[in-house]
Amino acid sequence: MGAYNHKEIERKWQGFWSENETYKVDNKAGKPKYYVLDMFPYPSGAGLHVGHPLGYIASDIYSRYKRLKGYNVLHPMGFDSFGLPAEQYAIQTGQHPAVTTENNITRYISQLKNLGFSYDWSREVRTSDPSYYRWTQWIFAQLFNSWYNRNTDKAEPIEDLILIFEKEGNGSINACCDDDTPIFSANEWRAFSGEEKHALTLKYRMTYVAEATVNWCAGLGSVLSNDEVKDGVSERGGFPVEQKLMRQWMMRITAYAQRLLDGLDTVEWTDSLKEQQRNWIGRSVGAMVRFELEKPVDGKDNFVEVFTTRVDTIYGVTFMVLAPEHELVAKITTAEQRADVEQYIENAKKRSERDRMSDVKTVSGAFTGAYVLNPLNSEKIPVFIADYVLAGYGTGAVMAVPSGDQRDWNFARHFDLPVIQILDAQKDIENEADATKEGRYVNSGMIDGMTFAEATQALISWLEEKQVGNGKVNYRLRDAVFSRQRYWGEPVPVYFKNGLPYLLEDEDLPLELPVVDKYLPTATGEPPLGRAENWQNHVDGNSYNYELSTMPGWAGSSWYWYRYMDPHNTEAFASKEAISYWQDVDLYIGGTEHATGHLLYSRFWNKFMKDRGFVIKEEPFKKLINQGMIQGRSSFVYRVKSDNYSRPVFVSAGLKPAYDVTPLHVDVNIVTNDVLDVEAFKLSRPDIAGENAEFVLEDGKYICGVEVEKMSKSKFNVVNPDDIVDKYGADTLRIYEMFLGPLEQAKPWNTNGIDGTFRFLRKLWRLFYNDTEQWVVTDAEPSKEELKVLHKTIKKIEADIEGFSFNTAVSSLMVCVNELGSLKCHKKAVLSELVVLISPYAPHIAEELWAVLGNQPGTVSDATFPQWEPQYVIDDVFEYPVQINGKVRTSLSFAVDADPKSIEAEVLANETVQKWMEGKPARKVIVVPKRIVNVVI
Ligand code: ANZ
Repeated sequence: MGAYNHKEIERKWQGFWSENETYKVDNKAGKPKYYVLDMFPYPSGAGLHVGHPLGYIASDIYSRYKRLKGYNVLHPMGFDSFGLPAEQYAIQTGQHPAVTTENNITRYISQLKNLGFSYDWSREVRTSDPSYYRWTQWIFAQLFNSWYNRNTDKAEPIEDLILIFEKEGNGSINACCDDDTPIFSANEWRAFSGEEKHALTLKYRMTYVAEATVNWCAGLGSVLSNDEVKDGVSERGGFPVEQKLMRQWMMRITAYAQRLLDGLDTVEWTDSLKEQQRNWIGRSVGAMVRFELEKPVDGKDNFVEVFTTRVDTIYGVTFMVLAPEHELVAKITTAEQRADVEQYIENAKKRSERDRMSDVKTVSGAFTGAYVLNPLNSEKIPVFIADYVLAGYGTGAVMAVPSGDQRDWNFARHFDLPVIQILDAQKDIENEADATKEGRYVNSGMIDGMTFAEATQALISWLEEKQVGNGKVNYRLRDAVFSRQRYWGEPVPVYFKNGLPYLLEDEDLPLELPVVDKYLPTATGEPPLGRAENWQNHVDGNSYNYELSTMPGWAGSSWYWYRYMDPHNTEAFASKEAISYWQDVDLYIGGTEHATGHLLYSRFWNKFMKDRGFVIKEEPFKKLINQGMIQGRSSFVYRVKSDNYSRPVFVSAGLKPAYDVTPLHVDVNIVTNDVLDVEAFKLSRPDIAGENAEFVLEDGKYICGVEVEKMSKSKFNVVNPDDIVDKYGADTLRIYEMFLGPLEQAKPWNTNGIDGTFRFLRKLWRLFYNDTEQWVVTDAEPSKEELKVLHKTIKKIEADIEGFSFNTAVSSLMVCVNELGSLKCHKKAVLSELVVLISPYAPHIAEELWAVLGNQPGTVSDATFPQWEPQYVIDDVFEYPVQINGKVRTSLSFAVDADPKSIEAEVLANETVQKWMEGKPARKVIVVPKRIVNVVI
């Protein structure tokens, strides 16, 4: 073997790994398990850029490390392959999304393999594969067949609920169910028809159909989830999004609100991620209070119920506000106010919930003409409608307290409504929070003189006693909309009979996507599946229509980590044995963009599956790390502004202050160390720099300007890992990406530094082969100094990897190689261990060196991570300056733990010391441990 030929080495070992299935893992290896998971990618048409592998490299290093530490490591990869881009491409080109997806996946796999990841490819999954989505449909079916029992606080089979109905009706059932669920007795239940019974169970099922206000995006022809909408437009494509009431499949995630919160305390995630989830779930502790209507309307609607987190402010209530959509509005509005109210409702429809929530400036509303009575003191309170009150939160009504709430205060000012000061310490609403802690109530009936805590407690007891209210915990979390009006997603395994949904039989799964002529909605506005011909379920000689919407992107990703445990199982989503062996993900690495989408839905499905006994763990992802984004480092050229673009002039960055210029992005791949390859630029961009373009240079070079931006095609700053691998090798790329900075931090990509990393690997090579490429490794015994370098490095690397500090581990490796280089250490005993240490970072070169060292077994991944020995890692000696009468005369080394008495004896016996003492006796010897020795004569 000659020089360090990364191409040859990497090709050779990638071939070896794949032929020998080096990274294939068994579900039982007699070793402890460790599961390292990457958030699986959507295979986009653009392929990977250097930002994508950052997290994959980190997880690969960790997996390889754990394997060397004796664990049986599951480290799989797959594809979240249903999604909008493939569908949009299909709409434009007619190409079936399955074809595009397949091509993209092939490209992804080859790019990933090129980087030397230790994935067990035999476990690859694709969410769009019928053998996979058969199980996504099965999980949907389990949700359909379950209800949430609040007494046991878990999901249970729907048959158990039906048994209770049969025995005692539903009066005492404590379930998560629709608000409009009627109460019935066992006798009534038995008298219902089959269809009536079925319709009633639908009110309890974990997944159900409902009219829901959704984010409708006409441009994409589909409903979007909240996290797919940014600033009122679709995240993909930037199409306008409007609020629309539609019939949708829903998931009763709200049943799990508290458990989703509680679980956060048990996982090792970053505080910021946990905080985002907590905010999304939005737990509020407060009270429900019923305000009687002054003029009763029909039957039971004789009060307005509000949810408040500040029941203590009830004496400060001066008006009431209902959401414009509140069902009472039509009933209570007086004839005189009707026109005003209707006009207001019309206008409110045009604003999205997000706008309504974020807009704190606009004050608008309308008086309904109705009044309610304050339950505490029977004061008459006018009822308004205003869109700052949201229909979907709490009860859709608020008791307004202008002295306590900014929006209520603005509203009161605008409509000239009274403000009642209720706290003595309350000067103005700005310092209301402090006042709450310190102040005592005035003008406040039964709570006069009380503190906040006392008042809250007293009022809730009073309300409960009088049956006009109760303590209540509210969550901002809403049930999740589960329907998408798209083609490229999982079909929902449901058909409709007389308007009611029924599940397909298990043996009829998967319900595969049908063939359609176009990937667009039908002429009547049905989703694309409505185009499929004869696509119906045949039961007992009848044909029934299938559900036409498909599942959302998050369905397939909400359980995929279980499929990797047993990917080829045709009897179950994974066998019981596989699940009890792997249990959960020990380390999960991925981007922060999934904080409130994927990571919340997966936890929800996981808890559900746990309740039903399908899985073991309450939380699926023990530890989670978010890799920081790799930003692009854009390069710019500066075109002098001119009327004559047939002969454009570009000035080098340093010269631009003297000109009036337009900065233009230039492809970073034709820029080296900020110097532009002018010829390549002319050739590649004839649109802006033709043959006769002029370049004003600095020192004979055209220097580009630089800016850090998002890595994206439109900014010409995308760096393709394939190009880097080709030039420097995957090992260099892997080390370089880790070296860029702490894993969790955002950082710009800068190809300029990569040479240094490449040189590091060549230096490593030089410990084995000399300049003339001769093998120089010997069997000589390592010196103490060499062992010290090695063992300190082992200790540091181990601590760094355990702490996920990959960048500092890389620098220690670099220091180690430098030090061994200076010591001219070519000893096998040291180098073998070094190779193992480096192998998680640079697996190809490590395999090669491991093999040429003649090590058995044949792959470094089966080696054992070296053990550092304490004797080599402590700085065991300290060099003491030795003073004679205050002047340093020499220095002597002693063990750091040597006792002062023995130091004193040795110092006095030392020749140099004796020379300076000139035969006089020592009057005193002062030994300051690890500092200094002073001899006084
Ligand atoms: C009286 C009050 C006095 C309130 C005060 C706040 C401060 P969180 O913490 O987010 O749960 N509210 C209730 N339902 C609402 C709705 N549908 N739309 C808009 N606002 C609503 O907020 C609960 C508080 O937000 C409730 O407590 C209610 O106003 C308001 F000094 O009641 B509060």
